[in-house]
Amino acid sequence: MRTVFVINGPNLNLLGTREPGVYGSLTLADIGRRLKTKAETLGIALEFRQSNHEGDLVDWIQEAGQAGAGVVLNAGAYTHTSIALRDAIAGSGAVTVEVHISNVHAREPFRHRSMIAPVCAGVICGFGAAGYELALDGLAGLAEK
Ligand code: CA2
Repeated sequence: MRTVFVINGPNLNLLGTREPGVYGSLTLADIGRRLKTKAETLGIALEFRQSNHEGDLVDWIQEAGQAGAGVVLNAGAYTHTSIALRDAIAGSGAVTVEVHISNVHAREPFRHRSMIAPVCAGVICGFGAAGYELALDGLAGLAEK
């Protein structure tokens, strides 16, 4: 796996501006910069994207699948609602790791359910922004198998 798409969903563009107690103080751009540095050490090219629109996320998952790329996906609130994202992951064949900055299982009950987890290779949550790096390591490990 030479390329990984890191796809961020709705409201994650607000990171670092509010709710630092839940999501930390890094901005999404900060996370992207850190992750690019890590990806270089792993020999992986990174596509780092964010959209507030479900259809964009579907398009990008399909694009990753067509390119034979892996996906690190923080689908934000769409995690808990989106059959379209689940179908995109399953249908595209893109090996996908679900990531959440917060521990969704320690939060409101509606965040405990993930529509996408059953079609993902793994799930990481509760480690803050470091979760993205853990997911990249996980994908790299799966690609070596
Ligand atoms: O913990 C995560 O990474 C989440 O995916 C974040 C989503 C939430 O709906 C998921 O349940 C868990 C929300 C992202 C909103 O991010 C904000 C950041 C700063 C200020 C306001 C929202």
